[in-house]
Amino acid sequence: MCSGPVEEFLDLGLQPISQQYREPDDTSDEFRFRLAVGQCGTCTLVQQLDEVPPELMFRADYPFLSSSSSRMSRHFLGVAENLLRTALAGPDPFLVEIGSNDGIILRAAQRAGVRHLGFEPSGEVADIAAAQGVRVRKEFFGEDSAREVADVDGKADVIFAANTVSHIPDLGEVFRGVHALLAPDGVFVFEDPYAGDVVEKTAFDQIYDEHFYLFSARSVREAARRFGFELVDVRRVPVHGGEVRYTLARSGRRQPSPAVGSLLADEEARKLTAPATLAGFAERASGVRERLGAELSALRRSGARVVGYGATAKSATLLNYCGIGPELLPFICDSTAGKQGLVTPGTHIPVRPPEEFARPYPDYALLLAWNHAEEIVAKEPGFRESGGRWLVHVPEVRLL
Ligand code: DWN
Ligand code: SAH
Repeated sequence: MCSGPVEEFLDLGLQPISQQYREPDDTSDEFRFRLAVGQCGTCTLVQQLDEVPPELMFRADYPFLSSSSSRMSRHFLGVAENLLRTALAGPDPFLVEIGSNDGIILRAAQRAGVRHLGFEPSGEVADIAAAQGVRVRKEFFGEDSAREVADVDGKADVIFAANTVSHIPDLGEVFRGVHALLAPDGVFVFEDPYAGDVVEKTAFDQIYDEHFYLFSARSVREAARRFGFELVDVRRVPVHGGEVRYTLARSGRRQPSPAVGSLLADEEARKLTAPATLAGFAERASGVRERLGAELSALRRSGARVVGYGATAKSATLLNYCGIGPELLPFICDSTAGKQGLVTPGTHIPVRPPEEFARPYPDYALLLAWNHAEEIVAKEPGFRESGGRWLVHVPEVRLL
């Protein structure tokens, strides 16, 4: 982003495309890349060292659906209502979303009669949104497409993105696009996994092909500055294991809130960007690999039945890094129809519908969607009643 020197601190090994599920009988070669992570010595931005071409990840059949979690649906409804009450409360407001997926946020704007537009390159998820009356352009957000929209629709009061800005290696393209499309007093609001939480909880599986950057308040402030924007607000958001919502405005247009200074001071105090902190994180990741492997092997030797729950993108990192395949985890239950019947990338573990969880219940379930623990544990009361135990690896390997 700033051309500074990037120092590697973590090597998560050779990894496949995290959401490239395949037919069980497919024996063709799988794409692999080295998932190595480093930090810029100048602007402190944490980033991957190899770039996976975006069109290999965000394809027509990209399977992730934002609406697959009811907690996330409620979260996004709250975000939309908040924006409608505040930054979109003026006359004839216009909301643009980058990475609008199945339209979970924009549906709320559409219901409120608010002008909106989503950028969503993954065709099938974009179609789900369009079928519900959401306006969506099936393409990557960038400077040219942003200009086209500004010419036709005018400038946006809010440009919003959840779990998407961190997915775009070319941040210059994003900021130039925002510059072209945002109204002079508009805000660019985005939320992404927070380096502070990922490091504290040793949630190294939050790093996979799609998650190219791992943001902190400091690195976002530096990136914004380079492109004429200012970080004017931050808020920690308790979803997906810990995120931060960043609000950016054009430089000098808004007074930064005290929350910005406090989060920056907190990052400084805990030495979040110090090389020793990141080295410690890498060491703990390797400890989790050892303990999880040992735990699963011991369970197998004892004759216990263990299955996985939640065929998440992040589980690709965990399973491939820890070398966990169908011999340790014979299948993974997941509610996404587009993943069922296929096998996981790299590790080739079958994905089955959640109904199979109870036929019969296993002794242990590795909760790969640990970020949805509350929702999933509540949805599967019969598992615990049958004596089953949930196994998690964040923040450490333990039974729930
Ligand atoms: O950033 C990203 C986040 C928002 O979503 C993307 N890059 C990709 C994706 O990451 P993920 O796959 O790690 O996200 P989730 O939300 O942890 O995935 C949950 C998975 O678990 C989905 O495949 C659905 C499944 N699930 C389930 O089977 N039963 C989820 C819930 C809540 C359930 O009750
Ligand atoms: N915002 C949703 C989806 C996150 S997954 C949520 O938080 O649940 C990331 C989404 O961003 C995918 O749907 C992907 O297709 C989309 N995406 C990736 N790169 C993009 C880009 N350059 N412009 C617009 N959308 C992009």
